[in-house]
Amino acid sequence: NEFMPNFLLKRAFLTPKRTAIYFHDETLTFQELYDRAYDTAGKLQKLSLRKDQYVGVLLKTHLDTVIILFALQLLGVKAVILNNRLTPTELTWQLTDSKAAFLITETAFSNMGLPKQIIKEELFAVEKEIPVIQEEISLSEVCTIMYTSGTTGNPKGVMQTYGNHWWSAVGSALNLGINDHDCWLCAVPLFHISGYSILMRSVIYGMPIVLHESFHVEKTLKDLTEKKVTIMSVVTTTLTRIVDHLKEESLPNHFRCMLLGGGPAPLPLLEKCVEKNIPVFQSYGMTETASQIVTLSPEYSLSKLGSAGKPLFPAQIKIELEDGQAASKGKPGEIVVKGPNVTKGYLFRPEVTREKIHDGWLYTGDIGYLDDEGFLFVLDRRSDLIISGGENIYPAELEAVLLAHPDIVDAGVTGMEDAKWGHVPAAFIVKKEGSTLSEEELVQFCLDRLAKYKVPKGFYFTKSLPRNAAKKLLRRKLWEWIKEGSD
Ligand code: S0N
Ligand code: AMP
Ligand code: MG
Ligand code: MG
Ligand code: MG
Repeated sequence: NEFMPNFLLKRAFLTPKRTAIYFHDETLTFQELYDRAYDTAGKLQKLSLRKDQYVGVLLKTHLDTVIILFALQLLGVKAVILNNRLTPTELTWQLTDSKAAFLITETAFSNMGLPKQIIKEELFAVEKEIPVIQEEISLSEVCTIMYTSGTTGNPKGVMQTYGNHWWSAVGSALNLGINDHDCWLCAVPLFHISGYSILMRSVIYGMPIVLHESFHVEKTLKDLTEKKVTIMSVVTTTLTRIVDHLKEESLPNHFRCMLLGGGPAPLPLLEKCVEKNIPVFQSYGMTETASQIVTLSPEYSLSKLGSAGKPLFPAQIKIELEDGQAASKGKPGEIVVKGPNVTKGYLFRPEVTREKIHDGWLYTGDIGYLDDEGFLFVLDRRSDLIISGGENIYPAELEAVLLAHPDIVDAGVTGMEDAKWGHVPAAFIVKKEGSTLSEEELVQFCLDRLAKYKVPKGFYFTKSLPRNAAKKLLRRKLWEWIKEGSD
């Protein structure tokens, strides 16, 4: 049977008086959270939102956002959750691609010319009607859509079902355990699965969360103590800021887990955490797996330092060689994952879905190996992906933008190491004969079309780019090419 009660409805029924969320000076119990989501559902229904529609959500991280996201679950509306660092062009693309019936946004984003807007401030002023609540949900039904890019440069919507979220939360609990006093700090964006999955764990476990509008190291350390936070989700960049900030003091005793995900974890950082007694649980996961699918459990955090761990209880992984054979232990190949937390595919893209998922096995494009005991080590990332501060940057997407410039005949993008962000993009450009195009002009050209974090931090002009016989760009040769003066 694939039906379950609506998650928040059930939680408010089971433990109405428990704290659900702390946000600044406000505290809401699960009953209060339900009541506010219910009211908001009534207002959204008044504005013609209906079950099964796809509706864009472009909001900052805020208590209101949590309420709206749960209101959408109550109505059975599928939330297309948008990264609020994107430009109007990028946002419009995703709204069109998902056939969004509306866009729920706020004043701060309302002058970007986006279609079918419902402004949050106006929404809350609407007279409500009695909403039709989905008291029961189907585990195979889509709950959320989050976009991610790939080799082609065009982002695709990852369908995350209620079942994906459920099993992700259960898989996490079976590894980390659930303690009576658990409290999870969310200082990662709600538009990523890193943040949204914390909301789902909260209602499924009956656990309070502390919500921060953005990551702030002092505020984090203050709340770890004052709000008695026990678990926090971090990416390498934010964990680095925490570690660098801690001088002599240590984290409070009740704190038990930094769940580290979203990209590679440099060994020196992990070692510093060991030194400073910061409990880090490294993980491997992605939008397509509704958060972590492989996590290092606490008893191995030292002996397997650097490993992403073993697949969570409900999940399986294997390593495949290019010829489709299973790799032997210790041998690198493509990481392939399966489990009830894995997406059923990409929105309106059955052909891509068929290409990436075979018999429930998702081909991640990431490279890694399993050691003798079955621990995963991730070696390299898919599609020349660059991860900057936990945000993904796909070279193909940037190259397409650069190539659209009339003065550019060829362009290649690759990552460079960066102390602050881990990696940042660098662009290698072949200009048209006689063009006077400058780096400043190029930066502006990119800023108009790409989120700021995607804009290359370095531009290198060259006479040609390294390509193989089939004319395929060799991105990993770009640095050598420049250094050897191959132009
Ligand atoms: C690192 C963060 C916090 C940086 O944001 P900050 O400091 O608030 O910056 P702003 O004030 O917004 O902007 C200041 C300047 O910095 C630029 N900028 C901001 N972010 C970046 C960036 N990432 N890269 C490069 N530049 C950036 C701004 O443009 C601005 O520039 P100027 O001053 O020039 O205008 C922030 O980026 C952040 O929150 N990052 C984390 C995002 C994240 O959560 N990623 C994970 C995505 N992956 C997943 O969700 C799947 C894995 C997963 O589920 C998971 C991941 C982590 C932990 C747990 C899990 C799990 O499994 O549950
Ligand atoms: P996203 O869907 O934005 O979270 O991106 C997921 C991608 O981040 C994965 O496919 C990997 O390429 C990368 N990634 C996630 N976890 C790790 C890890 N532990 N080590 C290296 N790369 C990772
Ligand atoms: Mg992306
Ligand atoms: Mg900030
Ligand atoms: Mg990422």
